[in-house]
Amino acid sequence: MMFLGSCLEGFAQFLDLVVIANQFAEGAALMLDLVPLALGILVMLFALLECSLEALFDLFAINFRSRLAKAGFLRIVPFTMLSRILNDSVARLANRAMAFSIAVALGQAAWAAKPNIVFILADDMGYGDVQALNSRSKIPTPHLNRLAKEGMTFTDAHSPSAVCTPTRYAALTGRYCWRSKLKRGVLNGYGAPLLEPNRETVAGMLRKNGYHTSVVGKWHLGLGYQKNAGGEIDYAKPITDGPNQHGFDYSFIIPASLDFPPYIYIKDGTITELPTVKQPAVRFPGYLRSGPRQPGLTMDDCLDDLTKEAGRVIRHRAKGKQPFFLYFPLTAPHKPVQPHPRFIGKSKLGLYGDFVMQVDWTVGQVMQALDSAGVEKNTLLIYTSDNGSFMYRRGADETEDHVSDSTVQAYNEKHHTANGDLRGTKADVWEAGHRVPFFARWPGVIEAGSTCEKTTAHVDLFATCAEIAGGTLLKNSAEDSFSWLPLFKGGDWSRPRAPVINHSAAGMFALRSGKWKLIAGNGSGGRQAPKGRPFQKPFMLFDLQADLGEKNDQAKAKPELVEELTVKLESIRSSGRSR
Ligand SMILES: [Ca+2]
Repeated sequence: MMFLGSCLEGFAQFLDLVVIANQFAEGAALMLDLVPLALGILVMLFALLECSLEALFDLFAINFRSRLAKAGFLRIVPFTMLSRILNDSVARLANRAMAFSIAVALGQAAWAAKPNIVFILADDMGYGDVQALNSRSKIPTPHLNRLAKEGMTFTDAHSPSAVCTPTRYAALTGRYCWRSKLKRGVLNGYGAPLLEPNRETVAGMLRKNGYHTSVVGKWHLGLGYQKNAGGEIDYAKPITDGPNQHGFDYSFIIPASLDFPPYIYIKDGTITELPTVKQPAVRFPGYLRSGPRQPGLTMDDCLDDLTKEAGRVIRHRAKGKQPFFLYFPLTAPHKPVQPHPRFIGKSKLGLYGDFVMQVDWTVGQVMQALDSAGVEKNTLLIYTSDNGSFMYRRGADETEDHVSDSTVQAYNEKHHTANGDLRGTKADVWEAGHRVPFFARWPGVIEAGSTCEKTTAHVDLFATCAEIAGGTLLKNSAEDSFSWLPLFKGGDWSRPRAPVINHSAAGMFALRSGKWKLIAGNGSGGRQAPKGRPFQKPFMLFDLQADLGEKNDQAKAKPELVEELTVKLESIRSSGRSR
């Protein structure tokens, strides 16, 4: 009897443990309610496992019963009752435990497979500003050079427009901005929201696919300010239309370029401080328009403020398991050309050169944040610019330039070529307007030190992120976007890419088809003479493989090709989509 007693006591303790374990499993399962992805998998797995585990433990109970019978326990214990309790408890425990572990494993695997994505968009950095792309440049860019060394350099990457706002629209929506209501130029700091209410953004798409999404930096896509009875902006009231209404979970922005008032920081729609300072206008290089400014926003510190915030977001998001997307549009080296004092004089190439150094340092800070947060290996880091540099190029015999006088917005070409050997400047349909630095690093996926010569455009960001995140491209979104992912892996487009369309500040179009570039107009469409007019004939045709500087117009020699490419351009413009 003593033996039977200790058996029953031991068995009771075992059942207690089963109950405790069950409660733990239930608690653990409950925790999963906090995680939508795991919950979905859990519900699915419960349905699938219920039947199979019941069958499995029926078998287990039979085996257990036969063992008990062999030990003679059948004679002294009401077996049916015990085996039932045992069977039910163990089955429930195992059911929950297995579902829990499988759900966690699947959830973690799904997240682990999705890299974080950090997209840095410099403002007005030219192709020739980075030493990795321009060996003659004397401006030190060690961090960008390192990025090139650790990732892939795109040598024929284009901002979808030669100016700020339309490039941002296209990068975020995967759709050329000239398809929107903005047909030329940019918004100012008071501009109405440009992103249509139902337009899916890359952030919204990523959020739908499990990402946390943030933007830190220059927005420049219009904001919904609230106004008082007198029709003036009420800075005490939150923004009604901004990044948080277009797919971003978190936002810390300035409204537009740093030369446009109002000079304010906006955090998740709230203007962080009333703009009580009256900022007077300033001439180049510290170029500013007059308007209200927050006391806490100073031009010297703005890029540092944004960099600190971007670093904070990276460190904070890296602590969790959820993959994150950080869109980090910089304010530099755009005007005001006002680097932080610690960079002044460092480049020996004037304030612009110093400012490029600060941009490079900023990229280094992002890389350091990724590294110290331990997410460097599982992060796709892209660095590019929203258009070319505004610094004009002067001949070698010109004595005055930005080095001798910082108020001159031009470099003697012996000193520096901000846009490399490309023709034109920011705002132009010429290559200098939109062929920009582009580096992508993703350890384990992108080969270090590799180069891609395919013609691409920032409009491709959307399809790339969708493919990476496992999202689908809806018919009415990302109409002009093609995924870079196969290019990252060293291959070709998964399907032929439609010709990239270039667009100038004044609305001049160009189309790239292989080595050929058709300009549908008779000038730059921007700032460099001859400016010409959109669709004004004769059109121009350049062979960029043989003539990257766009010096030899071949339109007269190849009228059939001009006609063919013109038809192609019209088809892309009128069809509302190119993918
Ligand atoms: Ca820009």
